[in-house]
Amino acid sequence: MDQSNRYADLTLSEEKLIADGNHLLVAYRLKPAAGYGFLEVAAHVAAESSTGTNVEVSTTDDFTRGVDALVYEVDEAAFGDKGGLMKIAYPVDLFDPNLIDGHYNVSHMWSLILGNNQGMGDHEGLRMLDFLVPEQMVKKFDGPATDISDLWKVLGRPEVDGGYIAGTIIKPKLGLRPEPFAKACYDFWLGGDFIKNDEPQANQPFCPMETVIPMVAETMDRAQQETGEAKLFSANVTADFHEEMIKRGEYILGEFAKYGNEKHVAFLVDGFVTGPAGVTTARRNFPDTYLHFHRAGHGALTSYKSPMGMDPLCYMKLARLMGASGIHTGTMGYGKMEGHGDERVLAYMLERDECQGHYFYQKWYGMKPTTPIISGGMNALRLPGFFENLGHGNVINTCGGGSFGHIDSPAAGGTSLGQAYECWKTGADPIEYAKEHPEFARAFESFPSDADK
Ligand code: CAP
Ligand code: MG
Repeated sequence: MDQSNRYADLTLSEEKLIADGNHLLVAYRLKPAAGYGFLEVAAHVAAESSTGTNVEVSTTDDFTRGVDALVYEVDEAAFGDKGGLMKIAYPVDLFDPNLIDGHYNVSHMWSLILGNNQGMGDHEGLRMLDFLVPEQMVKKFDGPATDISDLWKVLGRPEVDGGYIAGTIIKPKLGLRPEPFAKACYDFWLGGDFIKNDEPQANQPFCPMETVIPMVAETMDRAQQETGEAKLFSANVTADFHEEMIKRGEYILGEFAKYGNEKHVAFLVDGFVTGPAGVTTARRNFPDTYLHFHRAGHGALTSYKSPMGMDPLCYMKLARLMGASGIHTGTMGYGKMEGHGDERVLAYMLERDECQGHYFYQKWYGMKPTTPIISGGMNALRLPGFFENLGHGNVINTCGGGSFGHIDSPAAGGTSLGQAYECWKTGADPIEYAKEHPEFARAFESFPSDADK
């Protein structure tokens, strides 16, 4: 059946759709399979993502037709041999509010705008490039419960523009036994602020949570007393079901509370593998705890190499709607992961109350910001260029190799990160700055291949 008539209306004006605020708009890159027309497949995507199936069904009525998703713009040649641009307007009525509180849930929205349509046989690629959530929907997503200002407060910094948070990831990645793990934390905290579990670390048999967490809590207390500075720890609570996540979370908070440090804890959730349910479990059960969204696995969905999935910008927006306090945003071309300098828009979309995305100008209507967490192959030498590109340093940055690979010590690694921030912020010349700052200077010997960056 040719559904292009019912599911496409190219006379609709985007400006009017936005002004009316009754639709969620999505921009996609689409490459039809050989033998299929662009508008035909675009309309099939709209049908598959809303009220349609592959045939006309007898249960269709006037109400159903009224909430069809509609293709309202196409540009077949927009991306050359990678496909064309199409935009679809989804009526707000298609989206599912919670029974409990009427809030929207990201799982439902995601499965609609990027669900079965990914698996259709009449295209060779369908990738979500951007979306615009209208005001009436933005106001009914959870959004973050805590944000970076809560961490700045713990660190004794100003709650606005509180600056760079120097962090690390305990390496080796697969973990350490409890005593060496706690020692690694201590060694870093003598120079840096924030430590996160690497994603496999939580309750491995050789490092049970109930052995290591009390040690880390004691270590944090000791490091704080010795340095006179507050420290932060992001503990992995990722699990397959809610009761286990809650048990882990309560246990961890209880151990740090013995030293009065429960506010010094963040919860790390591997939100790509758990999906929105894992993130929301942490968000709703621990509204006072900073929610650290780690995204291991996201490349399968967001890599620019793929004709499928979604651009990282969309993933960032979904994370803010879910309620992540912070999410890994990549290193914008300065670290080891895929990315490029223009991805500073990922950070701006997370932090700002309104922001121009790839296709849409998104307003967040007072929703709390989500911190960009910068990680992956970073070290003190890569940071000044990174900050220069981003334009600010109000981020959490975790450098695993960049700290534990520092030639002198993890503490020197941690100190070198803070110095890198100061070097950039004061506009100093790195070579001149290094003469007065030995930890930063030794980063040049620790990471010689980055010395010219
Ligand atoms: C970084 C890291 C992080 C990645 C995740 C790693 O370690 O721990 O998981 O940054 O990627 O295992 O690679 P290094 P992203 O600092 O030693 O590179 O932040 O892009 O989600
Ligand atoms: Mg990791």
